[in-house]
Amino acid sequence: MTQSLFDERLDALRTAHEALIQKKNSPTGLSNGIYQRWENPVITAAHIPLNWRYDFDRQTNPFLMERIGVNAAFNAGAIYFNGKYLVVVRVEGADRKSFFAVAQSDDGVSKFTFWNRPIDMPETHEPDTNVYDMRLTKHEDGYIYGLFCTERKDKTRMDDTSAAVAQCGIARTKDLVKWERLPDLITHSGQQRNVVLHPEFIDGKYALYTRPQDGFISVGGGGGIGWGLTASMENAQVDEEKIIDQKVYHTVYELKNGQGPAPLKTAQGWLHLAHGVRNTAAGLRYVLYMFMTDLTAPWKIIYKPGGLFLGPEGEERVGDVSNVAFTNGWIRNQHDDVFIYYASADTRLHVATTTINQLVDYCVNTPEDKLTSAASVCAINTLISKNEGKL
Ligand code: M1P
Repeated sequence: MTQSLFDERLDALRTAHEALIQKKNSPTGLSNGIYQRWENPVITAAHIPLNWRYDFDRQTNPFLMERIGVNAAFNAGAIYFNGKYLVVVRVEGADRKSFFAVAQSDDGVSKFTFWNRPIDMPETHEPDTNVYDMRLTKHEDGYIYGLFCTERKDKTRMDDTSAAVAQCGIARTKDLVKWERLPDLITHSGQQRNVVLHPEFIDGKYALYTRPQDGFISVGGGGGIGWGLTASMENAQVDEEKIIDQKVYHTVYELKNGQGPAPLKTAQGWLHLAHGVRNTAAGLRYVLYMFMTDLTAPWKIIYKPGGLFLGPEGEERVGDVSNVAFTNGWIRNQHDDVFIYYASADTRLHVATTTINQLVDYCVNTPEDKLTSAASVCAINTLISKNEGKL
């Protein structure tokens, strides 16, 4: 490539990247009154900085090829930090390895830009093969904790190349730049994913939402969102896991479920966002649902609206793992606005905005899933009667 063609291509790449980062975002049409979706994904693989992917040296990269490809940027932890909306994105390389990288925005819905470098996450004595889906918790002990899935080869099943073990990795930080890696969580379950730290001490202990599972993909006979306590995060160990939100037949969380981000405290109780999975002829379908737990006993569900809160729609339905909506991050700002960062199809990250009041109203006043078709019709008839002034 001649010098001028090289320069032209570099210029085109930089212009396209800058245009993408600076793109405005707008609310989609009429919302459901519960939350507002936004037109554009807030992060995609194309948002990853060019200097992480391209060698700009004409001698060593004469064709200006992308040297290190990025496949997807999705499931992000989130935190409001120093007046900025920060997401800790799961970036998945072309080599299928995920890692974490922080991106920030002034308004929470647009112009997310990545910090200079990905997070340099320290390893334990047993290196991770893959790390993903960080949940951030600003704990009352003063640290920001990042709990994530660490995946390693199942060495007891070397004959099966896809046999893996998922566990909960733990790290903490004060600035999201320098991370202190702590030993992985110990539980009595074979595997763990979707583990989340509760922001407050419970009886002087750290409290964790867990998701015990028998196998790497399948939760097996157990599953559900669990709850357990640990005296320390430096050697976190949950001896007793009790299931607080179970899988249920013929619901959106029939096959498996998992806590999303850390819950948000309100006067009426803790707001929880979670994902539920059902099986279909077209494969697994992941949607989001909500529930609320008691203020002083966050393991007790006090409200649980029926059905899905948010499911993949339109283009969101298609991607590397189609028909998936997943979340592990939300932000509440100083005005009690809530920014829900959800990913679609394990490919890209979106935002939906709402408020604490709307979410509480949704949880308190949406009819529960009474688990039969007849009960669902009954709920509709009750609403019709109310609208006719008959109740
Ligand atoms: O592919 C969908 C999701 O699958 C897993 O979630 P769960 O453990 O509930 O099945 C996770 O690997 C998640 O990253 C992924 O989005």
